[in-house]
Amino acid sequence: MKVKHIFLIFILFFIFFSCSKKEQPGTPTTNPPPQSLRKIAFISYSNPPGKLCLINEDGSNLIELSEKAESPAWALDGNKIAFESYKDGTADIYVINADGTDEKKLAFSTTAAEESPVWSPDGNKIAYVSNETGNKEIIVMNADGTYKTNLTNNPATDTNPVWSPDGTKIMFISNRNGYEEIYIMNANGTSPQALLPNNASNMNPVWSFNKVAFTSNMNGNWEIYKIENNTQSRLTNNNAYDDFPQFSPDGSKILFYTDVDGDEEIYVMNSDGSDKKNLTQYPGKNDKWGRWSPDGQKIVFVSDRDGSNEIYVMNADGSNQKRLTYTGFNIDAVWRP
Ligand SMILES: [Ca+2]
Ligand SMILES: [Ca+2]
Ligand SMILES: [Ca+2]
Ligand SMILES: [Ca+2]
Repeated sequence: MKVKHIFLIFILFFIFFSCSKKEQPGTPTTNPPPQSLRKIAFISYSNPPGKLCLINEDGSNLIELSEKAESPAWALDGNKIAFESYKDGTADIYVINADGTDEKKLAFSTTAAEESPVWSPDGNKIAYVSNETGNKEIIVMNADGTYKTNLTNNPATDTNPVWSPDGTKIMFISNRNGYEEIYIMNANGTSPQALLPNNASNMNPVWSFNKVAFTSNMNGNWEIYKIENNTQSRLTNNNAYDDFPQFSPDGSKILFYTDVDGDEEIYVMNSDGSDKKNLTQYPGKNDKWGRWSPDGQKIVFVSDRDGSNEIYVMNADGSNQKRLTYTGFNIDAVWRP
């Protein structure tokens, strides 16, 4: 009896000591809330076609936001998605809240296509492409659809607007001098200038800090290039198709896809082109269109390894490749910022 009593005191003392030890000054006593799952927007060509969908990064909670949609673009605060939809015939620009409420048609014409919306970094404006004048122009409007301004005003084809990280400039592709060259203009449309003209076709430009990466066939086949401090460097050098460069959030790495191994794989390299690594390593099937999660820890991509195009997520080192979608033909997967 006495031994039992001493033992109980010992246990109580131990529990008291353990608890008091945890309550050091300045130490949080409650656990942080579990980090919520990141969301990914994508376009699904199941029935009806072109559904704008959202899914969690673990494949849970798939919801449909809109129909006949393409080109989803998140506002940087993660609360709204701009997209183009052809539900009224021709493509028009819409915005919807990420919870599916308050869908609004902001830029529309029954005779023209309004497409490729992109948000300014501060979320106040949306640039997009319209052919209402008879050729493609870059238009900018306020995020509520007011004050539309034609920024390019050029009879050539002007497409693919990309905001500079500070929002003061817009990069775009124009064939005004015969080739699809990269141009940069002020965000109000003044002073458009070719970035480094190369008399070739250029596409998919992206902008990170003071660096621009893009795809070009200036050396005979499609390669990834970078321009930094007005100096161009060639980052890939092979006879295969290399495309869709994507800077990591810190700008230190570039994701792209290439069929250098015979079928498409997602590769990562340092932003100077060194240390290329095949991340997907799935021979015989096409893995492409990789995009970094906002924290750079994960990559979303599209693969046909299980039949038709499905959305997958992997760790940034290529490990833990996980299939998220199971129906339809799915593309345009974009992380919520
Ligand atoms: Ca239209
Ligand atoms: Ca034009
Ligand atoms: Ca190549
Ligand atoms: Ca592959």
